[in-house]
Amino acid sequence: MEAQPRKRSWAEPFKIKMVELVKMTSLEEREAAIIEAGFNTFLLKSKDVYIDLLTDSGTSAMSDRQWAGMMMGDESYAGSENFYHLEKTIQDYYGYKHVVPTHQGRAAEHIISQILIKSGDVIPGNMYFTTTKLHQELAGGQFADIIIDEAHDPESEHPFKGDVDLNRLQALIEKHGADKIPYVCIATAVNMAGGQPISLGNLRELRELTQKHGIMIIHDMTRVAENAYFIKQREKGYQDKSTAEIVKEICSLTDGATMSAKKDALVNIGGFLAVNDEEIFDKARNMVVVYEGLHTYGGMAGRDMEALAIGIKESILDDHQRARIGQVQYLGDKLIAMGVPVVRPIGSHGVFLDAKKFLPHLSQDEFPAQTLAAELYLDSGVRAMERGVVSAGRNSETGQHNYPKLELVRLTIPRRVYTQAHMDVVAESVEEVYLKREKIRGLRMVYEPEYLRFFQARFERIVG
Ligand code: PM9
Repeated sequence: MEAQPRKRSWAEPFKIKMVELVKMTSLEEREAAIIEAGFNTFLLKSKDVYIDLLTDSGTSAMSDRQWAGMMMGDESYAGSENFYHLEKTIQDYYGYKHVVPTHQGRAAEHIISQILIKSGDVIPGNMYFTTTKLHQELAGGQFADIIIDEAHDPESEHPFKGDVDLNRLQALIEKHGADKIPYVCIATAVNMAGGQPISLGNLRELRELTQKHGIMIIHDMTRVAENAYFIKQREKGYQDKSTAEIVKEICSLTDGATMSAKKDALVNIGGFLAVNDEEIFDKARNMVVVYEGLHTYGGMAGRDMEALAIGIKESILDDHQRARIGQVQYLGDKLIAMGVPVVRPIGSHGVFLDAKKFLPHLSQDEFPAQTLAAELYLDSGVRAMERGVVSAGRNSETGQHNYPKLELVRLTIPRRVYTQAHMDVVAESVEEVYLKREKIRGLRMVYEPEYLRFFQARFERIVG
């Protein structure tokens, strides 16, 4: 019998130089805090949180080199050195020709939506993202989901649940006509599906189909390097390619990108729009001065652009991704071993609890994922994020809730911040809540803002 290779661990490729102290809270303190926050983890004060898994957005730890870069900030109003370093880094590592810096991802989404979308247009995408879809709608467009069906099934083990169903796109083109589809929006490491990757094989086929109809592909590259690492692990023919090479290949199959640099790219703030087309670039460069700032800073300080240029170079290193994806997988494997229902396979930036299966006695009108996130906080001070019916918002025509198939709680892991022991504490807390799940009651929404309601909505416990 052939010997199996011995399992080797994924330990972090860094050592810790500075720490931030966090407070442990009592159950009474947490009960008071969650009531004050209207059972919305976005409204908790961070001082009341022990392990913060709300998001991986802007929460990663920067390296000593990035901090050193901050000291090299050139804060000139125009023509900052750091902008040119950032621009060259984006050109070298991602391959896009033109760069417009923005303060974060949604600002880039705003600009590209306003430039490319006309009223009545349809924008197909591999699952919606909250801010992306809203900007498409505000520009007069309508989002159409073309992700494969497996992405909506938490139990499907499909290795590339971010793939596009090309037949679905073909049907949309036939129904609306290619001139009503300004671009297809493709996310790498699809957030709302559980951080699931798209394969290069699928992206190549998509490229062929869209090119045939003169439709562009705009890439939401927020977590492109994490997607690339999954391709390296799972897609035939890519095992010997580096994450960096795969990132560049992904970008080469698209016409432009919006980036929230607060995730993959390891900075606390920042983003950009990158495009290859000269005319679109010209419009974007003009628009950025209206909404963000001059085109050589676009809402970022010089020091932030420097930290971002360095962060991009660190994000595409194989060793970084091995530990990053390894840590998320570690938490996922623990929860699976405990029998907790989670989205499979474990994704890029967090473990997603399946709240429909966790709390089957609650209907979606009782907000199971919102409830579960609040219960988890109550148990241990671990803060997670709802990604279910609250995040999905309302149908703009009927005014009814959108009821997504996936009703999830995201345990999002910031990069380079928490240890394996933190992951153990999180898993034990989830297990504790799982053991008492039958006693958990749902929530009622008592305040609902008009846009992106998940950020600010308030809830009360259903009693009686
Ligand atoms: N994502 C997240 O926690 C930030 C808060 S929720 C809106 O996952 C993608 C795929 C994202 C994303 C933000 C944005 C917007 C665009 N695309 O937050 O504006 O995950 O930088 O980016 C969050 P900004």
